[in-house]
Amino acid sequence: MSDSIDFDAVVIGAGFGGLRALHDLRKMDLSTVLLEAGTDVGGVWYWNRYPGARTDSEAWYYCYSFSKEVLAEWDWSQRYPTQDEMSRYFRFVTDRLDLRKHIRFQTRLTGATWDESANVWLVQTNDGQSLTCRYLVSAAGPLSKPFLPDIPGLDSFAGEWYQTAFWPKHDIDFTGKRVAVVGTGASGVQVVPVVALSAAEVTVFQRTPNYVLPARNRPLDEAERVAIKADYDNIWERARRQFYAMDLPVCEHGAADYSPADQQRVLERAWEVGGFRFLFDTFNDLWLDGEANEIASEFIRSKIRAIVKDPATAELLCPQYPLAAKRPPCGHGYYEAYNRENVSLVDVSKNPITEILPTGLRTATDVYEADVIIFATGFDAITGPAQGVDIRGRDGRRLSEVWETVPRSYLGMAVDGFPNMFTVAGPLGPFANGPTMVEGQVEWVTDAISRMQRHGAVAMEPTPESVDSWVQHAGEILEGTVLANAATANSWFLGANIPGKPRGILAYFGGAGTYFDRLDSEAEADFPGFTFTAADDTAQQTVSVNS
Ligand code: N01
Repeated sequence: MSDSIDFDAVVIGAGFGGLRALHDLRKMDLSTVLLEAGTDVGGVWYWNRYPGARTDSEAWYYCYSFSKEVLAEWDWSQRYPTQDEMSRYFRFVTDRLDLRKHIRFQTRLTGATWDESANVWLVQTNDGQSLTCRYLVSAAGPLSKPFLPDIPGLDSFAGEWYQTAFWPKHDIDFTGKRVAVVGTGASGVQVVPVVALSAAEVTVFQRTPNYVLPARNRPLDEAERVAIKADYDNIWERARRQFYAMDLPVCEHGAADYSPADQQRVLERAWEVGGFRFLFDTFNDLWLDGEANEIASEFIRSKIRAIVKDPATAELLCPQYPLAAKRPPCGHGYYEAYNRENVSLVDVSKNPITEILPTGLRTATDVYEADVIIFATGFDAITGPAQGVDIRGRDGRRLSEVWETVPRSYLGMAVDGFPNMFTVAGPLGPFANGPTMVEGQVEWVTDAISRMQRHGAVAMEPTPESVDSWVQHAGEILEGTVLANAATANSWFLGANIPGKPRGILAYFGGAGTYFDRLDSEAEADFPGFTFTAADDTAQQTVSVNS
């Protein structure tokens, strides 16, 4: 595009969003480089290589939709692919689409400053590179900044300790070891049953229980693989309309439409089929109506009590907040693991871990010896990754400060004062199946850049009014759901899992279909929520798109 800049676009992160953005921007003949901190592609699937890691979404819609070659040539082996299979998939996509040569690995973004006089971003990296670009597309990942609780004494621990989200590449042998697992979110729930197979003891430290849905994994046979490939067009059509961008059936009845006996039959069927169907193929008011939600919540509690033989342990595992107020994990023998002799549960909700000792963990009342500690303690989600990076927009405004209290964005992808910066899976983007969501977002970003090029604009940014109205809209939507009760459930999508992080909505809960419609209407109306800077406007006057 220009001889005076290094690249038209710099993309951050080699996960689903970043690789798709790299591919599409290069298809537009834009010189593009992708910066990735890891040594290979995969994003969250590169870093989270802990034992038991696998997808919670079914393979056939937890993948890219855009490449006919990839869809035709890649075969999924099972309903929920392992981390290893996901890594192989990412490497396959990258090499099949010849993207690798445009990726700089082991390169972390440390800062980016908007140069208003030239309408370019000046990008800095950890290894001292300085790059200029017109467009900055951050696909750093909403769950890419792991959270380690500040518990005194960790430095003194004489054993090994690990974080699920920074898991080492080498194998770890748990044989004969006493393993402490801190955290019972989606990561902890996957780790526990797998580590329990070889460890001498597994002690799980639980602060808040989760509603763990049975995944019911199984291999996919050749006939299923053929059927999936033949159906891909419909799969994407359905996924883009489904509330959480998954190809799952959507039920038409609320809980009150059924007799109590039929309610149980509906819940039982979804429980047996497994996975997220329990959330979508049971009652259509499960997310909106407290009573409907409680019927489903109590059904799961009854399952926990039936599976876990020790009644006291079962009771501790029963959540008392509404189903979905935390993102429910899918389990692979999670509750069953508590029936093993070598697995025990410690409730640290009122008696927190106060100290790590050389030989284990201490609460106010007890000491628990451990050879290995696994922290499955989650992420500083969505706005967290920007906190450690010095991104400055117009007038030197820091993104970390803009997002410190109420996270601002328009459509989850653009922030006023930060021209030509697009945040894929940024704050107030839809809470939905990652690949489908980010593909829709990247398509919209390339539409926006095409619009700039067609009209000879060099910069675009959302108006403060459009950002304000999106922030307000996202907040109102949350209030209409049972998730508003998440005040009791310290969820990461409210920022409530991080000490000191202001509690506030970080995601859009209006549904993927509604969101994609909104993206389409914004693009079709020529981006009315934005102002554009004309290329020949030497005074850098910002002009309205409609002027
Ligand atoms: O993190 P989490 P995660 N003492 O925040 C506990 C995605 N994901 O990595 O709930 C004791 O859910 C904390 O307790 P509490 C998915 O979207 C997907 O497991 O805050 N405990 C909680 O139990 C998921 O929702 C997949 O009271 C402490 C746990 O640590 C998201 O990532 C797999 C503590 C953190 O749970 C996050 O999941 C994995 C302390 N001081 C993740 N501090 C798949 O799709 C924190 N905790 C397969």
